[in-house]
Amino acid sequence: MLQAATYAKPKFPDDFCWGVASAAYQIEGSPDADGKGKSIWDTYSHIPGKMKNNDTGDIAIDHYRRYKEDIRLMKEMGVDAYRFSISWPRIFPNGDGMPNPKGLDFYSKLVDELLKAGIKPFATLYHWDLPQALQDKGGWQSRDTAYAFGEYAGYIAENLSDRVNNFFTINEFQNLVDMGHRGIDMVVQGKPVKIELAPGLKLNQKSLNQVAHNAVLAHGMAVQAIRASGKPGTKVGPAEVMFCGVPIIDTPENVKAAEKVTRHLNARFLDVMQTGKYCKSYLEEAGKDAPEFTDEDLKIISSPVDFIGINVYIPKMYVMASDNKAGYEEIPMNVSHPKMSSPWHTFSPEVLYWAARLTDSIWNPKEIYITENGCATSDVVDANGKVFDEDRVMYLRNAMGQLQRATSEGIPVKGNFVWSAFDNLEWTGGYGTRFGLIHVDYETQKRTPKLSAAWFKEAARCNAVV
Ligand code: GCO
Repeated sequence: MLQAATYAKPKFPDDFCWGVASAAYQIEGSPDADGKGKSIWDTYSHIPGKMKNNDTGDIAIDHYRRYKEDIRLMKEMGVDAYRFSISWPRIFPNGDGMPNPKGLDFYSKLVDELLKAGIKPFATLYHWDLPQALQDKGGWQSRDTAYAFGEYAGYIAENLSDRVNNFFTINEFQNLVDMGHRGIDMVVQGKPVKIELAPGLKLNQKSLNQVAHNAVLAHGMAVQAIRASGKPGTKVGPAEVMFCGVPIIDTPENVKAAEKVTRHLNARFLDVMQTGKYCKSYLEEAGKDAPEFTDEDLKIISSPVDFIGINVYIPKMYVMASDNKAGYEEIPMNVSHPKMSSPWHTFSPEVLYWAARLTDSIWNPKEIYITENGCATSDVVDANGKVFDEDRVMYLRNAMGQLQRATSEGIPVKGNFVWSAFDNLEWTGGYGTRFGLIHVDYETQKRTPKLSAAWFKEAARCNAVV
């Protein structure tokens, strides 16, 4: 018989954080409560035909009123850390000017409750719900939005950094820019997939590049404001959806090709934030559509961060080395490639390893967090009300296995936040697309931890893939 020790599981590092994530508009509801201003999502979701089934975030999972129950459930699930977002228009109903103390009070109570439950709060300052008042003045097309974001970030740091040590500035720059201001068209396994986000604009390339520039400028302003107003030791970084070229076979040539394409794919965001310049390949490709910027802007944008957060779901492409001009060749994805249930979600767990490794080798940050990974599945609720999502368990086991591979090679991944703690409003996909570890019955607001919540609890307890 084999010795039990033969089966010892490889562990994550001792200080690895087992987290879950959410975002304000997707869960909170109470859009007018306590003096909140309108956000672009309050406007957009009410335009008929924009959202699947015309769903809106008006009620969502009523987290604004049920946050205590939700924190208790996370605690029972063994969560170490919770990444939530702060709704800017709750804090500044007009985007700037006078803050609304009642809005701040909600997050202050939320943070206290998390700390009481032994859960570390990680706050995202912007998860897409721009104050409508700022959109009316040009939104992300205007530089003033970047300045307003800096002020908002400073105000939050001043008031919450005594209890919140970690802040993410902006969630998914790439998507807020491209999906929100142009809309994107992809082909996944031969099928067209279109994705649009609020405010649902259709800008030309020059304006789109300027929006991207204003977003990274806002990030830099926020980093500086948090440094100026935060308590000593407050940490800050971006939470970007990393566009990753995964080498199809791990050879030095293919890895070099993957680094090259990954830097290019992230030129407007992570790359300029980390290097303080727009890379040559981007400026060449943009030509006359390149954004207007100054040297001072680049300094602000590249203000040093404490960590890089990356949201990782899919590879942007598989690549191999080539002697063509670009230096890489894209490998087509077969129609038989396995998929999770969102239209865009091909199942490629190795992207967790490669996203972490390429972030490390290209930009060499001090720390990396996986700020999101997870999947939508077609959960089964049985006659006793139990919720089964074996495919989410399969997904998480594979994804976390790849992340364990990364930490075992010394890549400084400090934690992972599963998207998502609870079922929630999947933007224009509505409520039918369920990403939660905890099921929500939208009729009754009853919460039920799924099979995957039990998996998460055991994995977190063992600090290993189970
Ligand atoms: C995003 C957001 C989340 C999504 C999640 C699943 O990446 O779109 O950060 O709000 O709900 O990624 O699609």
